[in-house]
Amino acid sequence: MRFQRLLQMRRLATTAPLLRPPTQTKTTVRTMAGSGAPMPELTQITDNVQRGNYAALSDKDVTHFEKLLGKNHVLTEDLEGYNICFLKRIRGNSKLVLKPGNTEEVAAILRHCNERKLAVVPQGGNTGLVGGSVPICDEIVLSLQRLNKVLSVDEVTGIAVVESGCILENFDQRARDVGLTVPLDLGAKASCHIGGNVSTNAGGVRVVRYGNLHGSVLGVEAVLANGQVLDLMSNFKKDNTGYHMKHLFIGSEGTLGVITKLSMLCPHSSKAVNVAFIGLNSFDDVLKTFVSAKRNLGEILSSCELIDERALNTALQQFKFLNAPISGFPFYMLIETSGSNGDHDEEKINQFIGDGMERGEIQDGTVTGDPGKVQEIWKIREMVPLGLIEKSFCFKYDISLPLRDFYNIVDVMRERCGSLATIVCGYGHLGDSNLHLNVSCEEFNDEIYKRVEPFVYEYTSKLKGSISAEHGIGFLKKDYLHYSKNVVAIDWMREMKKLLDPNGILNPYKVLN
Ligand code: FAD
Ligand code: 2HG
Ligand code: ZN
Repeated sequence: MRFQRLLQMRRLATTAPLLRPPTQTKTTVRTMAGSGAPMPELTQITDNVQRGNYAALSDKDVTHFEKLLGKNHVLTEDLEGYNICFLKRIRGNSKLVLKPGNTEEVAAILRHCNERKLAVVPQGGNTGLVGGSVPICDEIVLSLQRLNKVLSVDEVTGIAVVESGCILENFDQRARDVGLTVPLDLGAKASCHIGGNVSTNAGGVRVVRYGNLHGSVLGVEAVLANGQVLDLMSNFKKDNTGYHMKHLFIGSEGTLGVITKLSMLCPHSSKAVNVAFIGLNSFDDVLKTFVSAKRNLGEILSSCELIDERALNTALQQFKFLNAPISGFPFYMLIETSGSNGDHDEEKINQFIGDGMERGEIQDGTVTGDPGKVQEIWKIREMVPLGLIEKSFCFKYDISLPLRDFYNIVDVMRERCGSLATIVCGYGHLGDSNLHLNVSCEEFNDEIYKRVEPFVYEYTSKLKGSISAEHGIGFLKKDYLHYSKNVVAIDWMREMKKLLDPNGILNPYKVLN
């Protein structure tokens, strides 16, 4: 019985073409969501933001920057793409974008801005989902785009040194050229920068295997608000010489300094990668399958993602080139193994699925080790967040919740929103207790907004979860930080901000309110 079902699954894997040919499946993330969506009003106006006590940009400042960077790297026109966030929700009104080419130029820019009290927003790939990477008023945009070099990749130690504006996918490719991989992978990899990833402490789909960036980043070089270059680079895993200040810049979303360079520990890329895409009847079965995956796949488990049927169906409807191998289940899991022995790994994952099917926890699915098909299955997962914003407005949440209560909020929220929402769904990084709750509606309106927030944060807080598992606080969540941090902690965050950026020029209106 077990083997019959399993054979059926493997047949699916080898015969069914899941997607367009692999050559056409390269990750593409548009710089703006829902390209047809109208431009929102300026956030300073909609959110009634009181502009901080900053100087106004003058012609003399622009001339100063032109002398410093060269005219080509000082933009004063066509700035819309730099002013609007990926979700087209937050829109600023910056009149100046600066593109330094090295650390010294970043330092000189910040020194000038600090002396003049000009506010600055550091910007990487602008794929952030909390409005952290765009100006709120008229802050100068400091784009890291030109700091895009991989400086070294050491095959022996596995340590890579990279400039902060390097696109994640390009960095990973360079690592792969010598048999290594960047221990971070996410759907925005074709656009996001490694510096943006570190500044948000991005999670992604391999945290189960490699942990988060506080572990993988060995050192950073950051420019402080006053233009001082803080060299915290380290090429060793072990370094206990005093306070670990690098951690301040991991996840501080550009409010404490601008990361210009970093070193990262890159593991060896795995020889054998298998992916299972399975259908399940209940969330209870999802949990049992996750426990079984940890118990039975242990050292080779490299990802464990959940997608509910509404999330999957939306992606399939929006992107006709996707083709799910199975359908008709309320829940789907994407389970990946990575190891060094193909036969051993395949035997293990087949056994794990066979046992799950025999127990009635797994209903159907597909398993593949074919690199093209592995990529095609991952493409389904990667397109889910984009499917939800393709034709509608979407409130997006990335919360940490205890696994036993992980999915309840999706049903609760669906009930709360009723017909105001078009889709309420859940997906995300089950292996890290990180749920992406998405609530879509035709367009932003106050009525649904009030049903969703602050309820979602109160709910999360009551369960002692985190209101941001991976996307950060940015502008959108700054008023809700207290749901996850107590007053004393927030006070000390403010003190640290004051110490490192006394004039408050770095990414104002973000993280702390
Ligand atoms: P930006 O959006 O440009 O900036 C993000 C923040 O970092 C801002 O506050 C900005 O000021 C600051 N910043 C940027 N560069 C620097 C720097 N060099 N120095 C100091 N501060 C800086 N996130 C996840 O965690 N996991 C996911 O799985 C994931 N998947 C995604 C999938 C899609 C399709 C999309 C659109 C987004 C996804 N994200 C995910 C969110 C986003 O991609 C990440 O937050 C990413 O790390 C942002 O990188 P970026 O270069 O685009 O940074
Ligand atoms: C993901 O895991 C991203 O796909 C995006 O973190 C989540 O858009 C979202 O809600
Ligand atoms: Zn995510």
